[in-house]
Amino acid sequence: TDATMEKWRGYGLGQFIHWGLYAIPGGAWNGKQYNGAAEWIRSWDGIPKSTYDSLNYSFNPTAFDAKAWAKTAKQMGARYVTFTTKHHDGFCLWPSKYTKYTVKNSPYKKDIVKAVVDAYDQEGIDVILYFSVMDWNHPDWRYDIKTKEDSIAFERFKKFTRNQLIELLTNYPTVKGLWFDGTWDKSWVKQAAFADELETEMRRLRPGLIIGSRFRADENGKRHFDSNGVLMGDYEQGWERKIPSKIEDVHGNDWDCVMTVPENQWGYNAAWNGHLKTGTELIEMTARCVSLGGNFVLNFGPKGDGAIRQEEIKLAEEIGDWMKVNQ
Ligand code: JFZ
Repeated sequence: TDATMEKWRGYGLGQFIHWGLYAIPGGAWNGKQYNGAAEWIRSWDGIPKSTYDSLNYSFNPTAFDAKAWAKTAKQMGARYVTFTTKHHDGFCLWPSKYTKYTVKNSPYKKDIVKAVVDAYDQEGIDVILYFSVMDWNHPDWRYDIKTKEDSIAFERFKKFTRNQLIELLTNYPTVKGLWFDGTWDKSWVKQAAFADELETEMRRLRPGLIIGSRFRADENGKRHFDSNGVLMGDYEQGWERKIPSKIEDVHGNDWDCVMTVPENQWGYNAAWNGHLKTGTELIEMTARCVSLGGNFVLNFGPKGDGAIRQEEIKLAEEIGDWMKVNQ
């Protein structure tokens, strides 16, 4: 882990990409625009599972160009990207063998994760894979385990999660690490022994793999420390849309700060509401994070057709102009 973490510490600026089926409605459903995070639209509008899941059949991003994404990241001065392989909706952007709910069974068919990994590798930008454990599509996902049947289902779910993680690490051997999400529910938090085993297995398979602390989030999804106060994982994933104000706040741990341009939108929302951060503000945030020993990771939410929105491209250029003279 030491050599890869040494490199991780030098990244400074990263790019986050939230992309999936939710980019198709883009924050609107039945003519109503939602201010809540667009990637959560299924729960905002109470969309029936089957209706949401059928978005799979309209996934055909004709403007998707991983090389163009990687060029935007390069131009911005990002040294790594964190990419959503599977968000809470459960749709897999790689052809996973363990579920039918993948890009392979969409009109697009091709492996998006592979295209992204290859394109960023070519630009010399390291790749970290975002993975949501919580999976709204999978029949065995449970928010809470109450009955015997729940336990049996969740045992199957653990096997499924393990299989998918091993699959990702095997299929894409150049990725440097994992950024976990959707681990704050009781059902997962109670599986600490399983998480220990799985972590050991992933590290055996991929020595030097970087694992974020949210793999072991507690029920609030916020404290990622064991009972002795030691961080679980290689870096702290708790700085979400907030930046520490002084070095004492990070307790000597490695950390990243993930940030959105609007208030709280990760997936593409056609209507960006409220204050939109300016290039100057984002540059200041980058400088502040780096000076406090962290990495600043700016989120991009490409549109349903795969193109990055113009506003984000412009911000990437502004930040890049500053990075060029300041790195
Ligand atoms: C999660 C997701 O639900 C969201 O859609 C997005 O992917 C974001 C990056 O991560 O949201 C969270 C998770 C944890 C905290 C806050 C929002 N937290 O620890 O404060």
